[in-house]
Amino acid sequence: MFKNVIRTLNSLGGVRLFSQKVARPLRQKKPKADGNSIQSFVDVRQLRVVGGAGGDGCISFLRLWSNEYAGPDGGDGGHGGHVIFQASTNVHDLNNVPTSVKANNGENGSNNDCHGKNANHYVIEVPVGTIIKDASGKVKGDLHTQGLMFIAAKGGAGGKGNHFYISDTEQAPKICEYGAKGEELEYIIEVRSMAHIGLIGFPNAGKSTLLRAISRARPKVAPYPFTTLKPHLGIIQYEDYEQIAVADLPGLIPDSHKNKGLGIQFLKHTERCMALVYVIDASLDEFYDHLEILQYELDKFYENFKNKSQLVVANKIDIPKARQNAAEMQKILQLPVVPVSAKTGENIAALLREMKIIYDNNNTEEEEE
Ligand SMILES: Nc1nc2c(ncn2[C@@H]2O[C@H](COP(=O)(O)OP(=O)(O)OP(=O)(O)O)[C@@H](O)[C@H]2O)c(=O)[nH]1
Ligand SMILES: [Mg+2]
Repeated sequence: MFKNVIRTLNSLGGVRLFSQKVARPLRQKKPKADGNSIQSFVDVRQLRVVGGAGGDGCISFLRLWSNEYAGPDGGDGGHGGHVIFQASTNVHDLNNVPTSVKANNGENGSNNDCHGKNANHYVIEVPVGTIIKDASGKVKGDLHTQGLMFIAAKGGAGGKGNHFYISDTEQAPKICEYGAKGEELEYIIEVRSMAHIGLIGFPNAGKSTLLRAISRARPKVAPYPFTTLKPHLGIIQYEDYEQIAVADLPGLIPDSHKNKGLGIQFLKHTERCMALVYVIDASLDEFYDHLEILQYELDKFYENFKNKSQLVVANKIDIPKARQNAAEMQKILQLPVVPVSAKTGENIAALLREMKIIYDNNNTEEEEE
């Protein structure tokens, strides 16, 4: 249950004291999956969408016993289905989005004035914060709110049957319409906001190890730079049923903003993260430079990153040198510093608590607005 947590964080101006109710992170109920279940995060997808064709109208003339000319009774065709993107919090990436989508066709009309059935729309769930661009790269839509929809391809209208064409002068029309074809378009869809918290750091700082330690995500870990090539997402559950999504992004290097290395193409993800966590390898002496470079690169990419909540994780404190450096970082850095060892799990609980505090603070700010 909740308990009052008094936390102490060193900052430049002295010691910060908070007295706040913080939900505890829950233990994972399910075991980690066996085998090679590495699933990366799909953040961009190009797809072709085709609306359903409308059903054809029908030409028919009713004949009844003792009423030979009972009249035209051809029904209208049903409308074809649209292809729709809908923002949903149920999905976190574009893994479920097929590369080619076609909505169902409407049914044809038939005799007895039976209208064909309208086809159901094909709704594709995409994460909240998805940007929709056409094939030339022009932005067509931004699904920034839960439930918002974007009609990607309209279905064709159903054709009219001959009953529709009865007029004063033409009592027995022998015409009907074909159903219209659905639209056929190409889109590129991109996820901008995928996580509440983004892990940013140099290659080999231990971001993937940290994400493995705090969630069920299983990004690859290896002692060489650029192990992680695509973002990975992990979810932390708390006892108040809140879930925090944490993203492990590919490592940044100096001049990333000039498109060196990999990181820059993924920095757009951090734009809508509510908080940034810098993962620093504290076993290296140049930890301070690393933090400055990371902040410089972010600054070059977009300026308002300074308004976001930020936290520094001094990783690898199982190494004695790193423990000393982490203590020094706590003294000299203006940002809150949490020393952890992603490998041994030391102090991970404190980090999860910090993340929850940041999440709660940001949520209450949004509600007040
Ligand atoms: N001793 C120690 N080693 C660690 C710790 N965390 C990570 N490592 C090691 O550091 C190396 C790099 O870890 P990764 O998690 O792959 O680093 P990364 O930041 O994801 O690297 P990229 O994906 O290349 O950007 C691996 O050999 C890890 O075993 C730690 O807390 N202590
Ligand atoms: Mg990695």
